[in-house]
Amino acid sequence: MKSIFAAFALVGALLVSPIAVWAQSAPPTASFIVSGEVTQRLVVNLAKLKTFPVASADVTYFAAGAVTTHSFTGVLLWDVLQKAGIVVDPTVKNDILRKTVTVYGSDGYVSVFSVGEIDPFFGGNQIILAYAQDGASLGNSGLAKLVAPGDKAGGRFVSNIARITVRDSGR
Ligand SMILES: Nc1nc2c(c(=O)[nH]1)N[C@H]1C(S)=C(S)[C@@H](COP(=O)(O)O)O[C@H]1N2
Ligand SMILES: [Mo]
Repeated sequence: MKSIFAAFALVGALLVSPIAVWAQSAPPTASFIVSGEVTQRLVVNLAKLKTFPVASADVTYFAAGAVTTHSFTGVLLWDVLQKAGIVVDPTVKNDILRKTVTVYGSDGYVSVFSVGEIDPFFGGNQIILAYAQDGASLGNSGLAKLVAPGDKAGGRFVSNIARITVRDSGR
């Protein structure tokens, strides 16, 4: 019985460990894709990010149990979404409030936002796609890291952004 368990554990480890190693060593991103319910799919690299107005914020937050403060420079997530053009049905009351924005890290880390929380007409949360931290590019954190200035902890600050997808919540 013990040896059967050991055999299963070994096979499991052999299957899972390369995946775990691959996920942790996902190389830093140089661009990300904005797609889903948008009129124009975007491939965003540093040059493209810099075509948007600069947004910056000094943010203090908990990261892994310790308080940390950084000065971030980037662009508003809202501006990038406006460029992509969120598809709304004008016959549906406040259709924009049904939309979600899912931000994917290259390592499989994910955080979901609502368009309502960042739309300047509603929540107006100044969420930033930062390409610089304390005056330097992000290095191993990739091209861009999401920064939600009001957050208490850094969990939503997805780094190494690979993909941003707009979806409808359905009916
Ligand atoms: N891609 C990716 N982004 C991530 C994480 C992660 O595991 N992968 N961890 C999050 C967590 S839990 C925290 S606390 C912050 C840490 O951010 P810091 O590098 O600014 O300290 O990154 C967030 N962003
Ligand atoms: Mo964290």
